Amino acid sequence: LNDDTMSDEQTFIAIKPDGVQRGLIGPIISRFETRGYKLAAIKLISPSKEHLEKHYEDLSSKPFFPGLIKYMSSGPICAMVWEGRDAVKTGRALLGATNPLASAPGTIRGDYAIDIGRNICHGSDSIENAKKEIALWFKEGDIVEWKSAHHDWIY
Ligand code: RTP
Repeated sequence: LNDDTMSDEQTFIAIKPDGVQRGLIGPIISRFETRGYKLAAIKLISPSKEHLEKHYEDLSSKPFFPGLIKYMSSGPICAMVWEGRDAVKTGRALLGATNPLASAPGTIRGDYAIDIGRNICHGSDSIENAKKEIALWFKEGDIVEWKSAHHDWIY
């Protein structure tokens, strides 16, 4: 009870253009909120191709890279920082597997998606990448430090 250990871990979560177009911003935010995570930053953004190429630079040699950049450029993206214990790993668990067909029902992709090229959301895969991605998508002043009224009931 009231164990704050690592309750400040942050992850970068993005709702991709298909998720925004399909009206899934609310349901996706709800999954994180009701699990007990705290929103630390949020914005709707239409990033440049250069920004997206930087975000996915590790995948630049993949055959699906041009299609991925085109998909990610096809509409606004909802970029967020979520905070809480084990936020990176549990964030990925909430999203489900990269390929929605391999995602368990109950996960976001397992409930809302079918196609790997239209998998509606992104989540950082390590604490190190979370830091990089948060720095790429947000300015320091965009990240809000606050204590949720629910905090002492969650930890
Ligand atoms: P993300 O970064 O978007 O959270 O996805 P991830 O780590 O689960 O998967 P990653 O391997 O990093 O792939 C990034 C995104 O590229 C698209 N993709 N398409 N057509 C394909 O075979 C393929 N493979 C990956 C997906 O949108 C994936 O989320």
